[in-house]
Amino acid sequence: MAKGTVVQKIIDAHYVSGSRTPGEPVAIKIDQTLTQDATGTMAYLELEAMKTPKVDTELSVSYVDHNMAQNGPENRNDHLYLRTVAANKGVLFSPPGNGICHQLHLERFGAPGKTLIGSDSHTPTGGGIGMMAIGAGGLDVALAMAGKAFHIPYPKVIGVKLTGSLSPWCAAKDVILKLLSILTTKGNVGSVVEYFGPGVATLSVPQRATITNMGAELGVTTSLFPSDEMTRAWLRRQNRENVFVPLEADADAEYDRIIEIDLAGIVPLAACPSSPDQVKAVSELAGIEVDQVLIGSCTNGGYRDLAMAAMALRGRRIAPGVTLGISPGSRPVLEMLARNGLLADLVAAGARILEVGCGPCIGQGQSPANGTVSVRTFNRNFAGRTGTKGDQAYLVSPETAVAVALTGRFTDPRTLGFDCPRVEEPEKFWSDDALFQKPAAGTEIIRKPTIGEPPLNTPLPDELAGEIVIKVGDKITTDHIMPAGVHLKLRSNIPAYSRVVFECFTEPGKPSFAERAAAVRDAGKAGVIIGRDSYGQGSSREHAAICPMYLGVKVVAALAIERIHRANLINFGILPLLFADPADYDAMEQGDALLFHGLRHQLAVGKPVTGELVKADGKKKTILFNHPLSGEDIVMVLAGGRLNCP
Ligand code: MIC
Ligand code: SF4
Repeated sequence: MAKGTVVQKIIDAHYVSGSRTPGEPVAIKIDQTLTQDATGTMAYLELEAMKTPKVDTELSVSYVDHNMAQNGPENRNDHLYLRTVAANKGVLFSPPGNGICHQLHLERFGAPGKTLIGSDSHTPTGGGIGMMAIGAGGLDVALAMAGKAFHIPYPKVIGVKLTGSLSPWCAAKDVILKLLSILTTKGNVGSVVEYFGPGVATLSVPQRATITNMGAELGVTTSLFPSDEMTRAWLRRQNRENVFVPLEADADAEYDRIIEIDLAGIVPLAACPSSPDQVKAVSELAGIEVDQVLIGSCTNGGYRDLAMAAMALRGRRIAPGVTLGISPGSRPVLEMLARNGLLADLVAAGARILEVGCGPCIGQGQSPANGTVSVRTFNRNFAGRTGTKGDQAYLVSPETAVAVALTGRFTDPRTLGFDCPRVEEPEKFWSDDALFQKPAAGTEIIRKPTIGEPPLNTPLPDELAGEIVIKVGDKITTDHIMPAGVHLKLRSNIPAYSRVVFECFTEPGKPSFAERAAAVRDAGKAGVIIGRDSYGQGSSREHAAICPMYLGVKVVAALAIERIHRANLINFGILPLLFADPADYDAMEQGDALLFHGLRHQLAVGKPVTGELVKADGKKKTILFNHPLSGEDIVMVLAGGRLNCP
């Protein structure tokens, strides 16, 4: 039961109901919520659909940071809706340009010991200051805003014991890449990572936040550090020492597994295309030619990282032919760099200063040229996420990014021949909370024509005649299911966005997934998706459930389904099933029929669920499925999703 851990203490302090057995559901009270615009528009439409007059949390913040390009009116229409619905419902609004939700929330609102859920998978950034911060689908965040408890499986706790301290040019990013090489991006559902040991005190809050941010890539529920004197000092710099509380695990705390990492043994690392766990030492990649370097995002867009880059680039120039883009994590960070002159060093070295926001991390611009290498300090390098098919994106620390920008090729920063700059964090962080817009009851909600309605599903039928619309392999991410980038502006227009579901698998001249699914739906059958291991990794976007649902998908069957995606499927009335015998995956093909008889009754009486596979030649096979549904989940799936439940 992971006794005496920080996780257990925070859950105990927020316990509402449920079990304390790992894997069993526990409901916890949520203190704070955050949303970002790409998931937030739908979340607030859902909040409205639930007839919630005003949010019931200690603090709810709505950030605009993802959809910033304003190519066409859709983005700004979303911004106007978000600003006015926030004011109306009692939510603080952070306008475009203010900062990436995770960076800004950490700076201005995060608090040790509190619970936070956010409609973005990198919400665990808050774990850097000992907050229990969890990513979730928009509907779950809407429910938390309405004051409802949040359900998680009671977590197993993976204790990561840190010893030693980092060597120059070796970074927090390399620590999380090291952990990703050990734990990989799959198989960690239901766990939380908690850091402890003497190495913790050597890491600053921004370093800790980089580590917990990218913990999302492990697929764990969240990651967190203790709250100690380092946390207190950082909060003091933010003028927020009043929220500090100390939090640490007991000396005899019990972890379900312990991994030891000696920080002194960490070397510069890179995640190779196209998964954050394909980790190699930068020295092994030395010499590979690079066309583009990008520094920033919610993982490495804070003051320390950008100041380090500026100081290392001062008086130097980036290599001819290379482009270097900088996307600052927050307005305070950018303004501090501008005021102390470090911005000038970046500009003089040849950097292109991008807007404060997610930008290229979510494929909003800066797509690389075909066949070229892009090196990024971001957290995801899933195939095609850059906006270029066949992309080769590597994930590195800001230190390595600087070395690559200066040389035009993969270079271990320790070979640069000069010392890694030491960045002194400013005694007082610049901040201007006046740019946040405060709630104002009665504000009229602006709803331009591109703001749709959240679509509703129909109840699950008892006799379900399914047809397999697609069969995919391991580690399918929500970026595969629901591409972002140029399509991001369609997030509040479900019919239009649905046209690009699984777009990356469309073969030239053949019908797309959307066309096939709609044909199955129009023939009165239910669409079925077959996945393999770790289906639904990555982003929290509930559109990866809503759009398939809109196209008539009723069942997703896989070997394993990741936590947030699984919750999103259930919320929108899609039945998630797990193969009881993994070998049955091999028997399935696109176009096969999958029939379920007495399905509602089967779900009501327990597990397993029996289906009948009918091949094109008429051959039949009985397939057994397990399912991860709690009693409440079953009620929801039977009703066709949470919005159909009273
Ligand atoms: C991401 O990094 O993939 C995103 C874009 O921030 C998503 C949210 C979204 O799809 O809007 C996430 O991480 O949840
Ligand atoms: Fe934005 Fe990228 Fe962070 Fe997602 S991972 S919140 S797209 S910066």
